Amino acid sequence: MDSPTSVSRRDVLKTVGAGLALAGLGLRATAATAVPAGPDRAPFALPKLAYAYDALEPHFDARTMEIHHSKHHQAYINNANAAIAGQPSLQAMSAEDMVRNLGRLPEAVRATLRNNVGGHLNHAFFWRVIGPRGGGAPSGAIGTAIAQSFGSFEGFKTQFADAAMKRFGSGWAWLTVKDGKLAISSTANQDSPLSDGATPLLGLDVWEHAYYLKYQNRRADFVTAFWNVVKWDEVAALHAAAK
Ligand code: MN3
Repeated sequence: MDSPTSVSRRDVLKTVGAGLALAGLGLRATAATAVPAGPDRAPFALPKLAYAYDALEPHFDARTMEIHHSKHHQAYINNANAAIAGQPSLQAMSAEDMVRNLGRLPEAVRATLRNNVGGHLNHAFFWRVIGPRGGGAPSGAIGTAIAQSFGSFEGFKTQFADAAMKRFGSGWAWLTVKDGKLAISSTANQDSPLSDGATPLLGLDVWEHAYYLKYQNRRADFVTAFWNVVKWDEVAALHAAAK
């Protein structure tokens, strides 16, 4: 005969099972939306993360993720929206159009938009290509393309880390595709590969605000930790879409 305790334990197990099933559905929903979103139009808004701030522990700590997303990324958005306020012709441009055509922006706001729309796009991109249960090695077409372009996956990681380490001051390291070819590069400040006609596939924020709370001056340790949170399925989807 069941005691109340065993009944409630069974109910708890059922609830846990349902939760896991829902979590599974959530994961599939995320993977299904891996195709690039449409153009990002004004007023720009902070994209919701697909995971919790502590989901990337211990590699990226929760406090850094929270400040990085809710304060730093939000500040770029606020500055970008303020710069285009009351200017319908600028508001009609997507964020991508702006950084692809910096020379067409009015000089009075060009630097502000380069920094802040660039900052918004770069961060929105970054949140997409990192996540929980990341890491490992890329497979399929992207895995083959990386091995062909950089000798091996290990060779790619070494060259990408080198770009991240050699970026003096603040900026980003990138894996991009341009004219059908994969390339590793870095940009200063919040400059986007889009301004250079390249499509980003993977990016790493090497501003100190991205790692200082946990890693202090140890950028190399942060770059090493990054490989544990890369979502190669997202990179693969971006690669497929760039063709
Ligand atoms: Mn940042």
